[in-house]
Amino acid sequence: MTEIAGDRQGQGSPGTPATGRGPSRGGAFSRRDDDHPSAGWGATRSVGRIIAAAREPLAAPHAILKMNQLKLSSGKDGFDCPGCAWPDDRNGLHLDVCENGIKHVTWEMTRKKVSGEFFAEHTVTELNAWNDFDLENQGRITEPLSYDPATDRYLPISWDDAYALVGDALRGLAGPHEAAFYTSGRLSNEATFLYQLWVREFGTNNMPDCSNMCHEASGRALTAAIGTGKGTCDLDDWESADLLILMAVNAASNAPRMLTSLAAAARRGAEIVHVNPLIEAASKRTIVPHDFVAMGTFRATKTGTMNVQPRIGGDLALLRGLAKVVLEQDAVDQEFIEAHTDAYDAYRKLVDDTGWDDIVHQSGVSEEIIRDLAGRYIASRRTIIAWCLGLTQQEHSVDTMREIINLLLLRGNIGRRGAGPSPIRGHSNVQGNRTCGVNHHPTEEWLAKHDAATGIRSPREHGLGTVATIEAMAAGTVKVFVSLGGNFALAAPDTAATFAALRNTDLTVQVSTKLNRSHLVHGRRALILPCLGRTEKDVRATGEQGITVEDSMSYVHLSYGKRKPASPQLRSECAILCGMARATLPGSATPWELYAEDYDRIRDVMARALTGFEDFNRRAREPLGFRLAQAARERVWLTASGKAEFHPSPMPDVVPPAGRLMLSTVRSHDQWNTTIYSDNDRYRGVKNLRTLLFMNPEDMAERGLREFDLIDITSHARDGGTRTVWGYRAIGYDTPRGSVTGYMPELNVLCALSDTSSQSDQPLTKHLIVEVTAAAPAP
Ligand SMILES: Nc1nc2c(c(=O)[nH]1)N[C@H]1C(S)=C(S)[C@@H](COP(=O)(O)OP(=O)(O)OC[C@H]3O[C@@H](n4cnc5c(=O)[nH]c(N)nc54)[C@H](O)[C@@H]3O)O[C@H]1N2
Ligand SMILES: Nc1nc2c(c(=O)[nH]1)N[C@H]1C(S)=C(S)[C@@H](COP(=O)(O)OP(=O)(O)OC[C@H]3O[C@@H](n4cnc5c(=O)[nH]c(N)nc54)[C@H](O)[C@@H]3O)O[C@H]1N2
Ligand SMILES: [Mo]
Repeated sequence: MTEIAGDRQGQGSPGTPATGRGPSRGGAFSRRDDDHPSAGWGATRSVGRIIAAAREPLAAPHAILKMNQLKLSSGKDGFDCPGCAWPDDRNGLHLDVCENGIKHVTWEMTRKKVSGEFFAEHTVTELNAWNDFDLENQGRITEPLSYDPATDRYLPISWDDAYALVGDALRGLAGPHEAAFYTSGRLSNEATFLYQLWVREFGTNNMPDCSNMCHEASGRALTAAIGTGKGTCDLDDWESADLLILMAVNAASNAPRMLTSLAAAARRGAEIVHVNPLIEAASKRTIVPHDFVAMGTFRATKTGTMNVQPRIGGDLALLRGLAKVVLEQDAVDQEFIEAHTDAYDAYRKLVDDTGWDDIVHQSGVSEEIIRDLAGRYIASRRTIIAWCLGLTQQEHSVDTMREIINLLLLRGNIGRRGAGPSPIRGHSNVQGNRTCGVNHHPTEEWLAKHDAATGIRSPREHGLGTVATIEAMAAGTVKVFVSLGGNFALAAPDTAATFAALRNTDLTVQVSTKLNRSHLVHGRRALILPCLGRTEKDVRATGEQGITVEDSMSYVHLSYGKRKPASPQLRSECAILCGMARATLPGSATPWELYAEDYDRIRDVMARALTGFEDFNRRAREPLGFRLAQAARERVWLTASGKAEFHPSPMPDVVPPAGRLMLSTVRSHDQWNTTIYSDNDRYRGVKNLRTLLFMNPEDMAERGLREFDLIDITSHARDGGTRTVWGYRAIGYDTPRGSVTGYMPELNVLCALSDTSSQSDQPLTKHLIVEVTAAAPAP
């Protein structure tokens, strides 16, 4: 594969330092060991720079005061921070904000604008050579745009014409399965519900979702093990646990408000164990994000009591080792196991049969450390195990999460206060998207209730997920691609294949706030439909509208935008969906126009269609919203056996072959998925460099590499192919041998479509086999 000139597929070229997708155009870079507390003054300075850059010095602080401030009576006083899915402070008293939430909101509120005039000056071919930071940095898109192949430009189009174009294209297909409908996880519950209703009434379940890429594996494991696909904990549990095991998350960057909970846990003497191949900032000390007094006095709180560094993919073996010690010491909750679980004996036998040598080799953790951690687990009366992407984006992710449940079940740590599994979700409403119906393999039970409430007949055949959608676009069997938010071109694996697949479609439709790569890598026809952001006032025929979201811990609450929209031409996601739906389904009995006018009407039908949403409009208006019931929390197990299921998963071989390394792709501190704010990664001590690879110093020495040496990274895919990025830089880092880490989305170039988990059907973006060599010279 070679880079198409100017197309920014991102492989770089031999002998040349790669530049990545951030703002950097080269120049001096550095790395130092950073041991400052997370959050605190560094965060404050960083926020100051971001606010200044967005030219929003006055408006931003005002909006930030409204963020996550759920008012106790009407709920009309604030908007939900779109920065992450960590729950709000349930006291409703604190101003619970964080550096990255502020950056995120400010990025949306920029005064810069992209209109038809901008596109009159730049062809799509020209823009394709720009870097991704520059694209988003143009500001908010202000009017609907349609691609004109004759001039290679986007031209303004009226909303009605845009809807008609979508409707005509969809009705012109040979069948509904020739279209796919992607969701990024910021979509509100109401918009999600309308989206899936449109798609299912049209006749397909082709709904690939960014939530697949984050937590498909968690959903599958939890459903199989405890009967419901969500965690069982809430913040109250986090406040009462005496042991928190945090696996595979970079909390200080990606869920910073968690630091508040960690600091509180440390203060009350709880054990906080971080399990991660990297020692991330949250495992050290923090200055609680909103704790201005501590910031003034530089008083930092500990947020970790133990670090365990498995090899990438080594977690299942580590968890198995913990279970082994629990069983050896007979430290099980026999009563709970008998009353509530199934398949214990098979699991027990499997653990007994697993030898320590294998456990140590596969986990990359010594028996001594595993025994130490097991001792803490046995000493704890209330344990929470939380996890994020470092566990979900691997081949055996589902088995790994099932091992978490096995370990919790052994000591009755599910369904009581202060204990349980607690997946950390990503996008601010990714959990709500799933609850409200974005699911390419819905159950019959779900569809039956939905159809009875909506009066439609949903298709029963399962639809396409992310990877299958890319394959279908490449094969020409999916011809229309609709995207509600997100940046599919970069978020998806195998950048070159995904670009080619998108370009092979007849129509791509992007409902977006800001310009990104997915607008430029498009179908033969293409639409950009600009929508309101979460911070903006949404006024419809019946007045100001609120939307709801569901956080990581299953709380649903209302959110009201506060700001004047970036342009009078913007429409809400709900309104855009209703417009596209009516144009697609002219004879539909669904009252699309009424839904678009008043979101209470959407909530009324959701109350009938979705379990747990009874009396939705009233409960959403309660002071802090409401918690969706979670049966497993009450020890009601909705599994076939009616019990919580132990699962004897075989221990996989995760040790990379000789000479090769296991690559995991992660976010830096200064990015939001495909949006990159700067080329710095403060907590990891990096300045002005994204095209890097964190390596164990011995792995570097073995390859004759010194700090900052230019390297090439080649992945070896299951399809037998190789993919290379040229001109990265090696950086020595405290991580186990054989494990290397670099940044997404740049490194998606290395993830072949064939590198998909057989357990979760998701790309193996944290499980890539690579070879690292000193950079080849320029040809
Ligand atoms: N500021 C900010 N906030 C965000 C996002 C953002 O981009 N920026 N993205 C949002 C989204 S959509 C999501 S899904 C979440 C993502 O939140 P995270 O899961 O924190 O995301 P990553 O940056 O991918 O980091 C993965 C972590 O897992 C570790 N890891 C990698 N492999 C392994 C392994 O095999 N075992 C273990 N134990 N650990 C491993 C990595 O070292 C890293 O610390 O954050 C959300 N919040
Ligand atoms: N290699 C690798 N790849 C990964 C991952 C990884 O860890 N490694 N992580 C995966 C994960 S967990 C995720 S969630 C995906 C992220 O995938 P996506 O959700 O597809 O990507 P984002 O970067 O979050 O999308 C950013 C765009 O969303 C649009 N946007 C922002 N706000 C709004 C809004 O309010 N409404 C609408 N309609 N649009 C808006 C803007 O145009 C912005 O450019 O990436 C996945 N890809
Ligand atoms: Mo995510």
